[in-house]
Amino acid sequence: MPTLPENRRTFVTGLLAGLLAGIPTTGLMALFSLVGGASLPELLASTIALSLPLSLFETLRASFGADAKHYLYYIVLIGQCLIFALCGGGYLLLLKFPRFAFTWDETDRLRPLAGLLLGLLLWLFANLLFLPLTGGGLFGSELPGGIFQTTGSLAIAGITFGLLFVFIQHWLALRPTSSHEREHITTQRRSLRRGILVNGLKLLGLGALGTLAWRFISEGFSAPSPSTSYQPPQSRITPPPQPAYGTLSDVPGHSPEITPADDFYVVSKNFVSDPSVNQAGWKLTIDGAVTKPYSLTYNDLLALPQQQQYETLMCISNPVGGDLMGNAFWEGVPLSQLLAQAGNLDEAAADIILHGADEYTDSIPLTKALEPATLVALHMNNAPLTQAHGFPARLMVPGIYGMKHVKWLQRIEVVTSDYLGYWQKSGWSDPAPVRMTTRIDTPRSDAILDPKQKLVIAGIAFSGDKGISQVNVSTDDGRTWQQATLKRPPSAITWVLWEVPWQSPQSGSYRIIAYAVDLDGNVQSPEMAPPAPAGSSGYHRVQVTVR
Ligand SMILES: Nc1nc2c(c(=O)[nH]1)N[C@H]1C(S)=C(S)[C@@H](COP(=O)(O)O)O[C@H]1N2
Ligand SMILES: [Mo]
Repeated sequence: MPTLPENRRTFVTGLLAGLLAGIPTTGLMALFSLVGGASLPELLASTIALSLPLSLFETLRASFGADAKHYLYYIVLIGQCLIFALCGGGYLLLLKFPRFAFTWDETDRLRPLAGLLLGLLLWLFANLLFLPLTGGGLFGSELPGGIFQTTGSLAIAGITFGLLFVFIQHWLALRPTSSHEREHITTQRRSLRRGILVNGLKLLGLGALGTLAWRFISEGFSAPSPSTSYQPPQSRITPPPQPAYGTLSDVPGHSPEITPADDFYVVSKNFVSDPSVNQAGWKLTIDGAVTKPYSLTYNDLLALPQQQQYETLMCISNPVGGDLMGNAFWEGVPLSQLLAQAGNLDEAAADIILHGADEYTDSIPLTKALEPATLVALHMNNAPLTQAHGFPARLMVPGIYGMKHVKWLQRIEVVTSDYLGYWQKSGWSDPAPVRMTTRIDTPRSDAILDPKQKLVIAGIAFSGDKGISQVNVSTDDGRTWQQATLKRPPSAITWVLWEVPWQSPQSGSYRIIAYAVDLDGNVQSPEMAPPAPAGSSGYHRVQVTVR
């Protein structure tokens, strides 16, 4: 039987070999996920993201912004390396039992067989336990890649890890000949091991701290913060104000009315790679509770009459003043027309489920699906959709949040009961109507302004499909308000650009606040709400210094 300190040495050797073999293996798996193989870290990260309570999700998002999901992914990658290390330690201890003597050669080195066995164990663990628990199904049967790709890529990862483990164990266990030499090498190796471990951990820690600090410095101070101090006199104006359209002065820093596709915000649930859909093999299927289910190719869809519209998209995760918003010119086929060609809808048809090629789903009520501005869009800003924005086709459904604008659309399914989609399953709003919001684009938070220059306050206001009739701006914490000039929007479902001049303020510190009124006279709610679960609300506030 091995003695205790010997056990510890064996365990540490295994730990180190597991870690050193685990790092390249984890890298390999991350590569696999780019080409459609299974990526356990990505699966685990999305399982974690989905099971986080919404409040925690929001806190993370507020401190790390849209990159939160990438950080989570990196943490899971590091975690996976540590788990590889633990496996290595445990495995090497296990092999010390006499019955596993056959896995060692005469010079105390593992035989390659031991590596293959380790790979097999991990492969079984992944297929029989990990995948089913993270929703991938036994042997990955429920993953987009399917059983073959999943088990295949995991087998390659398992073999790589096992053989690297054996190889590194050899390197760590080089046998010294004389006892003096052994002493010497052991001490040397021990301090070497400790050095590698300690320095590795230090590096990891420093890296994490540095990233945090950098985030804080670059974004923490300018994080948008809604105001609490102001209550508007009324929540609804009757009759609704007539919009005062005028010409704007094109001030630097003001959002362009149309967002170029490359600058358009991108949000997806996918940690590593979004689907890249091959247009030639792609079909759009319309089925479910209809009498004539059918499919269309890309060219079939292009051949149908195209409807054109400007529409602004906003993510439900957008904080007040945030930039998960963009406005573009979309072209596509009205969903109502596609549904009309599917024969008769079941009398009880209630929801339409949109399925994306990334296994993402969401639903809209039938009434919303039949609205004339609900499109299956193929073009954005006069070009085919880019991959990031959902090539070849995505849903556009005005009035509700970006979440419901399903990208990489594959299937449109009519169902007779209410359906909860990907985000709804973890608590996000299902109807998800856009909440009215006003953003101050310029000046930026913490700007230092020169009153001798011409000062202009400018931004955007958006209210889904409700339009904007008025924007009011205050520079004295809500005591007085100035009505902004609005630019006539390109459609009733886009944001509206606005600006007000700021006449020679005294030097001092100012807080700028803005809110909007929609075309029905509803006044934007001052009530602060975080994005979860139904979209953020409150007034955007920007603190500046004039001197
Ligand atoms: N298939 C699919 N569609 C999706 C998503 C996704 O993860 N997968 N994310 C949704 C979310 S949350 C938003 S805000 C919008 C973002 O669209 P954009 O990236 O074109 O701005 O896409 C929506 N459509
Ligand atoms: Mo979103």
